[in-house]
Amino acid sequence: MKVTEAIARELTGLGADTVFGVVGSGNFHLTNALIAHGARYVAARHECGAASMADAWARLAGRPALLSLHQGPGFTNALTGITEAAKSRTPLVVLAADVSAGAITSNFRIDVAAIAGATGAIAARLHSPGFAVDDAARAYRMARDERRTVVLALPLDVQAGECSWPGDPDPRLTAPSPPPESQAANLATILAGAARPVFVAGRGARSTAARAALEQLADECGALLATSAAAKGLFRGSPWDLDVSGGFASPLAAELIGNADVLVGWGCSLNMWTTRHGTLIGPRTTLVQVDCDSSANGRHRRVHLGVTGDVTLTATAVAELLKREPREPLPAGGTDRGDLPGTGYRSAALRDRIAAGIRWRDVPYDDESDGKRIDPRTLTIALDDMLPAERIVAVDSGNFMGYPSMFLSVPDADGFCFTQAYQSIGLGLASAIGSAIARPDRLVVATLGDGGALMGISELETAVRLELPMVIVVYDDEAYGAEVHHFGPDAYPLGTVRFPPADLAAIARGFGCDAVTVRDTADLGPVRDWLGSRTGRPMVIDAKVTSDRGAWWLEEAFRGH
Ligand SMILES: Cc1ncc(C[n+]2csc(CCOP(=O)(O)OP(=O)(O)O)c2C)c(N)n1
Repeated sequence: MKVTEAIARELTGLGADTVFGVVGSGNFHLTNALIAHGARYVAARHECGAASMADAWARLAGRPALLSLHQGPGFTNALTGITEAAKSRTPLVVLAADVSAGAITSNFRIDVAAIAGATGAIAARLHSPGFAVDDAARAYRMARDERRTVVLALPLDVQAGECSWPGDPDPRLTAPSPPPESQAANLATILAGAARPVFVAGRGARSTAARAALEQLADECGALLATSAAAKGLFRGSPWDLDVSGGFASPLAAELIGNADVLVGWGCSLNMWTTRHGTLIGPRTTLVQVDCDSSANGRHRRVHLGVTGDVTLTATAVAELLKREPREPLPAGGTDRGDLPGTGYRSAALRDRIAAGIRWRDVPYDDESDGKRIDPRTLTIALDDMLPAERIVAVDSGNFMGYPSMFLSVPDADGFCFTQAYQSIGLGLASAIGSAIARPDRLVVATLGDGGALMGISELETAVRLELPMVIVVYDDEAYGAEVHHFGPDAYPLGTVRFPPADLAAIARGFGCDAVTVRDTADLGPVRDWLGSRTGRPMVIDAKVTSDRGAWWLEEAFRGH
């Protein structure tokens, strides 16, 4: 059997069913073999777009996507998207064609393993025709079971070789690890003594099983529930949901998180974004981190207790232990626990406060729209009212990105696709496309700055070709706004980061999209009509937004540079 045929059979046998890519001579046969074995192939227009589509798809599907690339420039074009995936621990197998070992003078020759390793991905390789099937299976299992991005180099001479078929693969998953008993017991003791516990769930807790286990444990100890931006939506519907912790936290969420006496990060790195550079963590707060990867615990912040274990298994084990723990008596003089004594942070009064004021859109603001340009907050609140609740919000990077993240609600953790681990602009549109392919039942809302939109615009053709039901919102300030607001206050010249107006609606229509230019909420009529008719064409909203001031959270971002 040809090696390409055997690898395709092995990968699809292990469960791979969706491949994104751009095809050249080096990945032509393997891509066709994957299709022949039942995989869906999605052709992107730029390898970086293909990588971001695969990244988003895998985040929502919860299992590895495949990314098929031509050797040399096909691989290097994809690097920004691959780096985002690697930093996000996205399960992704990059099928990177490579020159034959002896092709010393080939134009396409680069050091694939060195480049892959430098991005944070795992470098793997087909070593010979005899080992190729095992090499491919190992790459897939590592991506799936350890949630890693693996770059599998596929030398052309090995691809063209012959091998024997070793028999169908075993697609079973490696079982997740429970926490050591002593660590679970320590966490139970800490929670039993907590007066105001808060849980912050991150990317490693993005599953319905983890949500259920965390809610059960939170009920047991009276914890409030928050997430990192990467897991936004996880606790939607809970009366104790504070939404996102960090720069996007609403004033009430920041106050409640800041007053926690015990804060537990679940599958969450507790990085500078989630903690506002640590300012959301009180000086006497006991900090705990639970992660299946022991090296993640304490990496960003010093923690009092690190628990190494799967989030769901740990929360379940700790809840069981907590049921048996002796509880601390309530402090004399009472607390703000109101009419629910013994329930940690929770009270009827607090539940009402959360219901009335946890959302950003409930916080009053001065609308700066002037008829020529629309205030991005006003625009986003209008869209929040207009768009169906069953949605996925995908966010590019830039000054604008707080508006969709803070003012658009999402139905659950699958409703938010946040590709910010590498802080690249230009990935948002492609990640929205990958999301739409993973979840055709939902309306995808791509939210972009004009800079990011123009950087990734080649994938508009992909969205049109695939007839994806997407709304693409461009917060158009005719500038690299983040840089304008970074350097503007110090009176630096800004000619390098400002641009003349561009008619993005006309450009989008040229690609085959429906489109509208919005300067006022009254201009949103065509969006309402589009939602009613669903033409099969993506709807692009070129929103000419006010930009006198930077988004307030951006200041936080600059502190991290
Ligand atoms: C690939 C890449 N190039 C450059 C940057 C630096 N950068 C950060 S934000 C930004 C401006 C983004 O402009 P736009 O997409 O219009 O969004 P805005 O900031 O105006 O809201 C730039 C250039 C980056 N993060 N990534």
